[in-house]
Amino acid sequence: HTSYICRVSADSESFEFQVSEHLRMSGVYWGACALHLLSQLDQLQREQIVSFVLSCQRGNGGFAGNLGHDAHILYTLSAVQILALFDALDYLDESRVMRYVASLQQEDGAFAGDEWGEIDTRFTYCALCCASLLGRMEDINVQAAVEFIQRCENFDGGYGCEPGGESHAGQIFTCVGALAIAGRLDMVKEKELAWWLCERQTPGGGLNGRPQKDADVCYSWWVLSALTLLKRVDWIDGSALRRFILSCQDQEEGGIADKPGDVPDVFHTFFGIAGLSLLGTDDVPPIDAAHAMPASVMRKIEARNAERAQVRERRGGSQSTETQPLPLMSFVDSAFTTRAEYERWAAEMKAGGNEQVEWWQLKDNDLGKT
Ligand code: GRG
Repeated sequence: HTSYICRVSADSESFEFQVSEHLRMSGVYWGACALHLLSQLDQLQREQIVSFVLSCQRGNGGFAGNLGHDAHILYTLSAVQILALFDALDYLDESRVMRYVASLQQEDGAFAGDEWGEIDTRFTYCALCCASLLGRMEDINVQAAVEFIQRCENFDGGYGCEPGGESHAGQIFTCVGALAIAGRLDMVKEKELAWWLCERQTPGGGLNGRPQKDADVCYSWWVLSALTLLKRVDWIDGSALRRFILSCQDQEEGGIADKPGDVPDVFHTFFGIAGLSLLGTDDVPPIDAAHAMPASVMRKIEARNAERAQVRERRGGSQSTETQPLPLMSFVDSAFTTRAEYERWAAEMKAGGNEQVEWWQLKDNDLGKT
């Protein structure tokens, strides 16, 4: 699977690479998180990826799915997750990111995905997950977000994408994940929901996303993460699910597909491996079911956030005492081997409206690159 992920990430001429151009940021997160779980993250070029992520930050503080696209909360979360995976969060101007995230919250507590205003419980999850990873829950109205999720709950205990929307396992992950992050799992109709979720297991062992639908490997994550948070993983047949996930692998070329015999992709490869992690099998290390991040990375993030909260408290907790992003010289120095490369990147940053580029350009003379 490692060589599959590395091969598809490098093949920029492939059909799959071209058609996923608009969601590259999430693609990088799926690939990098899968490699982290396989203890193979060092197969990717850290500097290249971190510079790609930073250059996708737009003037409003949010991140786009790729260069030249508009910011969206989905890609903002993926960007934060990638920087966390590569231990590069210190390069981020967190206040700018959180101002963007907070700007998307509506009066009724819901979050829009971007400036155009689409509402979906996916975006509530992204907002809470970003705030939690950055240790900045106080920047958004968590209580109002929880109340909005509550309004999306259905009679069967499940959740849809908006009030009155059909229960769907993907949306259930976002709502249960967001409630777990908010510390409000007490809001969930636990038994009804766990019952609905375990009914997603099909005779072939795989899980579907709603009644009457086919099993698909990605639901090994959407369903099982929610059951994990509800402490009811044992309500499904774990061995049968494991067999289903393994049967979707491409035994020759690597990668995992949605169903046995289909062509693999990075999305299903990640969610298949993440599902095995939740099942605790095949030596895949634990993943945090709420943040969709390796547990080892979450431990580092929690320690970082606790330290920063202490610093803020010691300084009196005012906005003016926020921790500043790390000076970027060390990163710039390791990321680019020639001045021309750096300049191309700086120009992309500037086109994206990144405020920090001016600082880098001031320091450009100090680079010492030819
Ligand atoms: C960090 C893991 C993570 C997620 C970020 C984007 C997001 C937050 C969550 C997406 C949740 C979601 C709605 C997942 C479902 C994706 C999916 C396979 C949709 C397919 O829907 P249909 O209707 O498929 O085509 P079914 O299986 O119902 O026929």
